[in-house]
Amino acid sequence: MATLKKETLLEWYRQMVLIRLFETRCDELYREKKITGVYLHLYSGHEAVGVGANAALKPSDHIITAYRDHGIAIARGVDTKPIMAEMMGKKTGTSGGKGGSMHIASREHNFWGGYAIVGGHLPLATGMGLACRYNDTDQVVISFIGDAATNNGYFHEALNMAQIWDLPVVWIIENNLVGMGTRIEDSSGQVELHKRAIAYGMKDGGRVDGQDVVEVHRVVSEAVAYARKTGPVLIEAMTYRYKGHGVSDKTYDKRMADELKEWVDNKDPIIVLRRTLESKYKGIAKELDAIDKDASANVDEATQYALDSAEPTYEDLINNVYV
Ligand SMILES: Cc1ncc(C[n+]2csc(CCOP(=O)(O)OP(=O)(O)O)c2C)c(N)n1
Repeated sequence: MATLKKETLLEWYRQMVLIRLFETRCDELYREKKITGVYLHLYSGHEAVGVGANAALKPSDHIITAYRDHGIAIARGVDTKPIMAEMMGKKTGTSGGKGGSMHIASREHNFWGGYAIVGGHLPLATGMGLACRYNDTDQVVISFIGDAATNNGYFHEALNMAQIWDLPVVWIIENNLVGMGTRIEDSSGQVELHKRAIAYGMKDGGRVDGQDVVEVHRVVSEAVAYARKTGPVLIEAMTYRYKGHGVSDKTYDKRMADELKEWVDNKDPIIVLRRTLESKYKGIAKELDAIDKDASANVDEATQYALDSAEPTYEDLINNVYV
């Protein structure tokens, strides 16, 4: 913490606020039927994991994740305008409107998406790691993993192979305690998920407080340095999902009301960083408020841009599609 510059902390604060406001708007737009598609999975509550982890990477490194992907794309620096356009299925979207919420990707940012099949991206992360080692590129891959995806066969295959070949992959489990509505203790014999590293002979990067962006950055930075030189690392970031599994899940908030309140009131990643900044730098509140205002304007502009953008044409829709 002592070595981190004020500008760095403010940038992390900016990214987390932008993600929160962007997704809150997406939630509203989905209900207004401006964003359509079967699902919309919000990252609200997880922001410090995506922001802290991305900050440990160079732009030339790679990120891949599952369907809770918008927040991580924003942390990676993808502009909110094409992300919002993608959410609305517009031609100006990151994938020309053909991917939607679960498939945000940007080659320019080495942000590879956005996968809907639980655990389906994990072998891809191993493949990306293999390409980095094979071509001797010095790049690292971060692969985010939902806690429930650790019980999927892909997890075993992908982590085992990454270890055998000493691939430069940092596996980050975002443990938000539930997979859809199933509690982790009902789905996993070993609930300390980072310990699964032991089964593969992999470096156990331990458990980190996923609500503290500074801690996430510290732990992931160490893992990235290790992965670049030596081989894979498995980290477990403890976090919490503020909304239902997806927008159509209306049961979650009622069932978990007390637990949710505890996380929102006492462990919110934006409030945690704001408090740290306010105690470290007197009079910083005005700067933070200005960041909040800018983020709100950014989301307004992205929304308008997406609403004003054209729909894809028939030719756009049939282009770049495997048949
Ligand atoms: C192979 C497969 N099985 C089941 C599903 C249905 N499904 C979608 S999300 C999900 C839960 C995944 O939870 P987790 O990996 O913990 O991620 P989180 O939603 O908590 O971010 C399930 C079972 C799917 N998409 N793919």
